[in-house]
Amino acid sequence: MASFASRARRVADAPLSTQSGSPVLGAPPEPELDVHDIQGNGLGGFNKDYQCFLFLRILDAKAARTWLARVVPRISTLAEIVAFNRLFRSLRVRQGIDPPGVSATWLNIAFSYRGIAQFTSEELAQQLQDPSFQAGLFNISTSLGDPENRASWKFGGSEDTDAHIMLMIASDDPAHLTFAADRADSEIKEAVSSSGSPGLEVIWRQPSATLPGDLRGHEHFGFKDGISQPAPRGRVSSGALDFLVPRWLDPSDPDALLFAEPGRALVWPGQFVIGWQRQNLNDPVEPGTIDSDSPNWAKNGSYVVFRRLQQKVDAFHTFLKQEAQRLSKIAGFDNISGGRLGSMLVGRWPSGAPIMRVPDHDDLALGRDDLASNNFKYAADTRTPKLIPIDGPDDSFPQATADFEGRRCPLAGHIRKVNPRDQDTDLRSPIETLSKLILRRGIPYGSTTDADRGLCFVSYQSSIISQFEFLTKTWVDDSDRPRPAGGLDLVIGQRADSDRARTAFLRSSTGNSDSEPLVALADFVVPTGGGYFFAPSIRTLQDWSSR
Ligand code: N7H
Repeated sequence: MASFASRARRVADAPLSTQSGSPVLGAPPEPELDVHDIQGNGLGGFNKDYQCFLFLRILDAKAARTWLARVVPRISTLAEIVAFNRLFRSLRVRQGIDPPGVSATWLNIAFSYRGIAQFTSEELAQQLQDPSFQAGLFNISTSLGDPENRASWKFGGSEDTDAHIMLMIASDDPAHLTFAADRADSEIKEAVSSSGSPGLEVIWRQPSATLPGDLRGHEHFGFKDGISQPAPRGRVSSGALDFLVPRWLDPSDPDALLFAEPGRALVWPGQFVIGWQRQNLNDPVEPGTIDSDSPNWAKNGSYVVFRRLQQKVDAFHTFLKQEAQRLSKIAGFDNISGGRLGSMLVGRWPSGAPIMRVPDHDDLALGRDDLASNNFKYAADTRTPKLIPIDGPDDSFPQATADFEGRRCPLAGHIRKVNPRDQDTDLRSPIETLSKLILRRGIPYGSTTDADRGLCFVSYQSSIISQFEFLTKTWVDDSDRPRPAGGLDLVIGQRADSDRARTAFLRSSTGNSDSEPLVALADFVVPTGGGYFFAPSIRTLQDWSSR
């Protein structure tokens, strides 16, 4: 399991029994989630080293429904993923290693607007009111700042190549993955109409895998990924403290009402799954309302964004090297290396250590320590958290200090643009930022020598428009937002202008108040396929397949 092996000793190795401590005083009751009805990848996360995404078009709706009836019993639920992860964890604690032979293969499914309309009816599909979902990614792409390259997308660049269905298959073992993907392939071939013509067509098969060796868990630019995620609130059984995301802060820690582990904010599940309480925009602890706009059949479903993002790895590193040489002659940036500049643009060092905590150098031990590597804020000094008693060293790494001006972590740093944490922004208050967070379930594609390599970006949210698109349009691609203004996110940001030049502003740590512009003339991340999808509940899938 990628997550456990690449995570630090402490969270991964602490027995779950440590969790059954006392409740946090004043904590609101959290709902018992429908773990048998919710597909597992959103709230649970596959966290597998090998994945294959199959993108399908429906050619004959009746044949597709018969096919779906065969597939639905194998769709992996949240209950299964939680149970497997717990088993894996407890074996690992006892054995001290990733338990050999304990592996799983998961399957999830999601549909585009046109896919749902084909399976059911146009009226029913329209009940999912997210306007961007209805429009489809190909209609929204330009407004995300994408280049006009949709004609060359592998799939999803137009209505004609829109993937109606996305199958997500994931495994610990590449042979098991191939077996499951081949089985899916042959079932698709067997789905034929009454006249014998194909009922479904695979329009794109996207293999993906974690990178080899020391790059495991890293993306192609070389940075560790999958570190910071919101922690969905909710329980997986009737047990009062049987939380989906374990709580590591001691109930006496002042942040225990707000965070599951240091830096990992608790967010009401309705932000990720339809039909549950959303975040309350005035209060970070108490639940907000349950979205009343969605139909009953959408309950326990999530919107899924898939973007096949090609990474221009050589161009990124060449840019860093050249710009570091230029900057190193400017007071305050003396001797800056390309590596350090890259880490400033991301907000983390390659190991995952946040530059808010170690601005001058990477710290491999901090990068490995998942109870420390996400423990930082931007607007306030960060303190050592009080954790529940678990074995392992204390967090003795340097703490982050408040960085209002972006002298430690540039305001345009990727992780700061997409999650400004406690910082005041253009929204009413940092509490509202919690309602913008997404669950990221991406995985790299391509080998380290392929020209076409990048990230299968996958995000789960309950609103595409006000979560994924908000982050992209309003923060990543806007020079002035979130406030204070700091320029564009040079890692993933895009400008739809013809020259596509993007500017970020860097401040030196030495107190000089000027900010230094850094201009990238070409994109480092280029979309080459994708779609907007909806992953329905198991019950709804059963209903659709029996129509
Ligand atoms: Fe990002 N990268 O290598 O620079 N991302 N991202 N991302 N990203 C993160 O904290 C990367 C993309 C978010 O809570 C890390 O887990 C690359 C899109 C969010 O502090 C790294 C691509 C969107 C976070 C990268 C890419 C986001 C985040 C640090 C494309 C949404 C969490 C690891 C190829 C619009 C921020 C970590 C937080 C973290 C990179 C895409 C969003 C290393 C290469 C499209 C919310």
